[in-house]
This record gives sequence, structure tokens and C-alpha cells, in this order.
Amino acid sequence: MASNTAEKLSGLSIGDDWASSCPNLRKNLSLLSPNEVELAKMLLDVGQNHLFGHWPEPGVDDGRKREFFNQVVRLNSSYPGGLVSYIQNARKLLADSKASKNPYDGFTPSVPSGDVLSFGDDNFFRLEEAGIREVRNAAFVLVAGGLGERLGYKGIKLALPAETTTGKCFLQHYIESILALQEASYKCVEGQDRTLIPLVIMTSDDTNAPTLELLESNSYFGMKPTQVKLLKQEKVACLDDNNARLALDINDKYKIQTKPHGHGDVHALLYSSGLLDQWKNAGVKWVLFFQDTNGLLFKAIPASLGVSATKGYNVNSLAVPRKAKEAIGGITKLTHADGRTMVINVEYNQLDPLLRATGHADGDVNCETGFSPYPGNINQLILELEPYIEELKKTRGAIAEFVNPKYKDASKTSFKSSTRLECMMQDYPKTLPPSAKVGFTVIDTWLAYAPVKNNPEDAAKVPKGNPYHSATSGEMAIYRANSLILRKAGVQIADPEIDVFNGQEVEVWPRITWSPRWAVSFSDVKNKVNENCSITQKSTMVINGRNVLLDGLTLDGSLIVNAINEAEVKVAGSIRNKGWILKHADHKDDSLPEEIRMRGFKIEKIEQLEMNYTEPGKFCLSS
Ligand code: UGB
Repeated sequence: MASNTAEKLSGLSIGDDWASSCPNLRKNLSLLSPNEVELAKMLLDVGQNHLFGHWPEPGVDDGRKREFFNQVVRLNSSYPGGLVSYIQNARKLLADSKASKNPYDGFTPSVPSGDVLSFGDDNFFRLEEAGIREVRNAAFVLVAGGLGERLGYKGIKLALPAETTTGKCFLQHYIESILALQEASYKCVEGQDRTLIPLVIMTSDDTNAPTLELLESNSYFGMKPTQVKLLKQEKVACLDDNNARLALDINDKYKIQTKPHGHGDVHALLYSSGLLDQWKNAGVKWVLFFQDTNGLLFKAIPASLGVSATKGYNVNSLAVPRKAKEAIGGITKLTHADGRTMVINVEYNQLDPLLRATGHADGDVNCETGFSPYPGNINQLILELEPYIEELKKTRGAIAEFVNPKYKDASKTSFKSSTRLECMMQDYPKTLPPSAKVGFTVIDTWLAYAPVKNNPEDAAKVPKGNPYHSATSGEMAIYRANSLILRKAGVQIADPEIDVFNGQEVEVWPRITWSPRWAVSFSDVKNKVNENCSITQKSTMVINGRNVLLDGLTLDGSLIVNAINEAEVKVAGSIRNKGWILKHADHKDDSLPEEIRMRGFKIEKIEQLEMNYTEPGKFCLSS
């Protein structure tokens, strides 16, 4: 009798036996709202009876049962087409994977057309200038939902210092760079309305709260809070077998195991947020996507945006020269037998076999430049807003997914652990029509790309000559790039020394850093230094001011210049002191902060000259 009443309460008439295949669920129908009943039916329809197999009588664990359905509601609403689509897509992809189906069947690879830039030549200057004019019409999107499991850092990666000379974290560096670009762009068009450049940060359950906390406790690093928007991606359900049975959490049978769906979620989130139309109405023309730990990227942004603007690219992927077979995806043009074409990232382990299978007997080989003709994808994309919106109207931001199950054995019938569907931001061009203008911009690695992804142990195992992509190499790359830029501008910079930190051999250049408001382009740097300057290898220089001119400086030690924008400071003469030294630190030494251990060195501040200019005026710093 009780159960008949329950069935009536939950909207079922006696005789509805849709739940008969699942008696444990049937007993609990009285607990469910009509919406939950629909979800339960849907789960049974797609073969998920096992989710309820352990459910006890009503009255036991009722709260947990409610939580289960709360999670199902979330999983269902956050995936385009809901859980039914997710499970159907998973079954198809798992079947393809079991059959070892090649995703590139029928496609022939060829070298796409793009732009290879040479830092500091006339073309580079022109492109930087065009990019800076255009950047006021841009919006930036930072994908930062990844946990960084390979890095093993306990905090969010955006909070990590990009370098330890100033200790500024990646997020501060990114925001200051956008603000400096905003300022520089508006200078080119004095008199026009000044709208603020929007910044979207895609977060996840793992990163959302600490990202917000980092912003709020630092007054958004100078941005207006309204300028920054956080969009949180949801995780997707894990799958236990080839039939896409949803995996229950081993420690909590009322919870479906979930894992991140990948950075490709950014497109669906932007679409559903409504921001793209708002941006279009506000005159935004470009959307720039970037990752969480590349301390060099903003040195490449102005020229790359200049390429997009002058070439009219709907999609422009930033890339670096790539040695044949190097472990980084290659940007490739794919033409299908049925006429479809796309310019897309092909993962390195797929590119070589694809080339061999399509008539290139040697596979991926270097060409006359000494590099593979397929440049290395660094996953920073510049999309033209209008065609992007048009495309998303068709796809709702859904991106081609893939699945990567780890099988127990060659029969491919069971997995070592649960898997899930994933999608990647750079796969966006896969659905574009052949008329879309998809190109790429190749920029020297030293200028554009030094991510922090690997923990010290893994980085130390990287074969010699390959990038470590560690906190150590990421920091050293910043000093190297700044030193090489100053060298190119005529400053005498001493050669680097070689040292080994955390088992990684790196070049140690003078520790030179500048705040983005000092220079956002190479022409800014050239205008602020002259050729009578020299800096020794043991030196450290921090320039934190807009109008700081290096004019005849000889530095052998540490110099820090802090100046408000209204203070014009000429730095001249010879500055010599004991400076700051790099002390080796063991990554296993628990007494040290994690940020130090992971890079394997600590900066010891012995002596420095620090000058602070807090009043407007003209000043000269000379010894
Ligand atoms: N990220 C998210 O925001 N959400 C997620 O669910 C996952 C990640 P990884 P990955 O730079 O050389 C990419 O893990 O995915 C964010 C490209 O796919 O650092 O292994 C995360 O926070 C690859 O083609 O990198 O590889 C981070 O900001 C190549 O270009 C970003 O997505 C490679 O990067 C990337 O996540 C590279």
C-alpha cells in the first residue's frame, strides 16, 4: 500500500512498470520529484541500472540518494544534449577505439600556409604596431581549469611565481600585460572612447575558489573587477566499460566518478554565457585564448594579433618551430577524399604515421630550414569574433571529443581504470567550412613559449636537448628572453653560465625583468635603452616603471627601479654591488617552500641598489 501511494505521489499510476528492471530504484520512487523520476527513467533507458543496484529501502540513506540526483541534474545540464548524448557519444568513440579506428582515415596531410616571423625585423615591427592598435578590440580568454597533475603543485598554477626575482605570479603578469596593452592601444587612437579589454578565466571545481580568492585578495591586480569574468567548467562522468556504464565512486556509492572534460569546454561555456554577443555589440573583433603558465606569451601577442588583423585570419594558431618528431603537436592541413579540408593540430604520435601512410616514406622529417614543415602548436589561438559566433550558433560550442581508455589487455574489453570523454580547445577548426581562413604564426620558442607543466623528477628525465617545461626552465626562459631582447636592442649583455638545478641543465642569464607597462613591444624597448649600456651575468635588474630610460648604464650587481608613471627616470653611470645570488635548493628539502623546491634554487639577496620614485618629475640615477 505504501508503495502504491508513493507511486501516485511521484506522478506514476499503478501499473507503470518502467522501473521493474530495477527493483531497488522502484522501491525508492517515493523519494523522487517528477523531474528526478524523468532522470531515473532516462538513466534506465540508456542502460545505467547498476547505479541503483545497491540502493537500500526508503528510510536508509535518503539524504545520500537526494545528493545522487543533485549530481545527475548537474551532469545532465552541463553537457550539450545531456547525459543521453554523452553516453551515446561515448559508446561510439569507445567502439572506434576498440576497433583501433584511425581518426584521420581518408585524410591526406600537407603543409598549411602561415606566417613565420623573425624577431626584430621590419616586418616584425610593422606587425607589432598593427597588433597594438588592434588590441583595444580584443577580449582575452585564459583557460585555467586544469589541476596541473603533472606539475604536482598543491595550489593553482596561476598563483605560482612566473619568476622569483619579483615573485609576481602568472595571473599578475597576465593582467598587467593586458592592462599595459590596453593603455598602449588607446594611445594609438587618442580621443576615441576607452572601453576596457575583457578578461575571461575558465576555471573548474578544482580552481574556481582559489582563483577568485587570488583576484580578490590582490584587488584584481589593477583590473576593474567588472572587467574580469570567471566561467566554471563542469566535470564529466567517468565510464567503466565499452558500453559506457557510468562509474560510481569507489568510496561513495551515491556519487558518480567525474573527471575534467578538457580545455575544449571553453567554447561551449563562452557560447552559453552570452558574452560573445555582448562583446560583439561593444565592438570586440578578436578573442585571444591562452594557457595558465606561459611567462613568455605576451611578448608574442602584439605581432601575432598583427598577423590576424593584416591577413584577416578567422583562426590564427600560435606556433613555434618544431624539430621533426619532437613531442609537440604539429599544425597540419588535412584534405579528405570527399573534399573536406581543415588546418588542425595533429598530435606528434599521429603525424608521423599519417605521413608515412599517405606517401611520405620518411614520415615527419626536417626541411631545408632544419625544422619540420609542420610547426609546433602551443595552443594559443586568436579567433575573429564574428565568424566565431556564427560557427558556435551551429555547434553550440560542442567540440569533437576523443577517448583514451587504458585497456587491461589486447582484447580491449576492460579498462585498468575508468575513462571519460575529453575535448581540446584547439580542435575548434575541425567543423569550419573550407572557406574559413585558418592560418598560423610561427614565433621563435625563446620569445613565445616556456610553459611550466612538469615536476622536477619528470623534468630531470627529459632527454637532453628537449624542453623541460618545468618551473626551473620557465623562470630561466624569462631571463633569457629579456636578455636577448635587450641584446637585440643594442645593450651589451654577458653570455649566460650553465648550471644544473633539480637535475636540469639550464642557461643562467642575468636576471632581468620589467613590468609590462615599461614595454609591451620591441619598439618600446628600443625607445627606452641605448647602446652604451652593459649588464654582467651575475646582475639582476628589475624595472618597474613606465618612463625609465637606460642611458649609459653599466650594471654589475642588483638594481631595482620603482617609478610612478609620471616620473621620468634616466638610469646612467656605473652601478656595482654584491647583488643577488642563486643558491641551489634541493627539491626534496621539506623545510623550503614548495615554490622554491620545485625550481631548485633560491635567490639570496646580498646587496642591491633600490630606487623608488613616488613623485612626478624628471630624475637621473647615476653613480
Ligand atoms: N585546462 C582547462 O582549463 N581545463 C581542463 O579540463 C584541462 C586543462 P595542460 P595539455 O602547451 O604544449 C595542451 O594540461 O592539455 C587548461 C595542448 O592540448 O597544461 O596536456 C589548463 O589549466 C597541446 O596540444 O596541457 O596540452 C591549461 O591552462 C599542447 O599545445 C591548459 O588548459 C600543450 O598544451 C592546457 O592544459 C602545450
